[in-house]
Amino acid sequence: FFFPKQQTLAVIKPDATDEQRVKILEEIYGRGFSVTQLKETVLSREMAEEFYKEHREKPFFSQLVEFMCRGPCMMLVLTKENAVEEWRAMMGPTDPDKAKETSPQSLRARFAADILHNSVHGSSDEQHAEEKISFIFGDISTDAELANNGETDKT
Ligand code: DGI
Repeated sequence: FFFPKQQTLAVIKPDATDEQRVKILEEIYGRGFSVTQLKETVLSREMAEEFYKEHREKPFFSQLVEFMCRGPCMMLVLTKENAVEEWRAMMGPTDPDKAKETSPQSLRARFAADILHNSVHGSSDEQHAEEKISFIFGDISTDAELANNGETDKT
């Protein structure tokens, strides 16, 4: 089997401490992800609203936006076979109480305070990954050839 490389957007959210950021980065590299783009930035309110636009109608939307722009977010494009699913597995469930039960080794089980302040974000599928990566980094990062290091099946 040949699994082509895939990209996902990972975000280390403002609640993560510097110490936690270092641990998260160590684990990302330790699991064999390549970090193909990286920036740390404080999102504007408008950026945060656009980033989470799918949740605009949810009762927690304003809390979520406020939280996401209260401090620096580290944005990473992670490249690996099956990156979307693997990064989601590393994060664990949205709610850290659930994460502690079902995946105690996950980042959210260890670092998240509650369902809102949950340390990390990861794209839910390839299409969202592509959309959010170009929103954060611009269009070049969605180039599939780049993601695959030229290893795409050309037959
Ligand atoms: O993809 P996830 O981050 O695991 O979860 P999601 O896409 O359903 O929700 C996006 C973020 O919105 C999540 O990381 C934290 C916040 N959120 C989700 N559900 C709730 C929530 N915040 C509050 N306060 N209450 C919720 O039920």
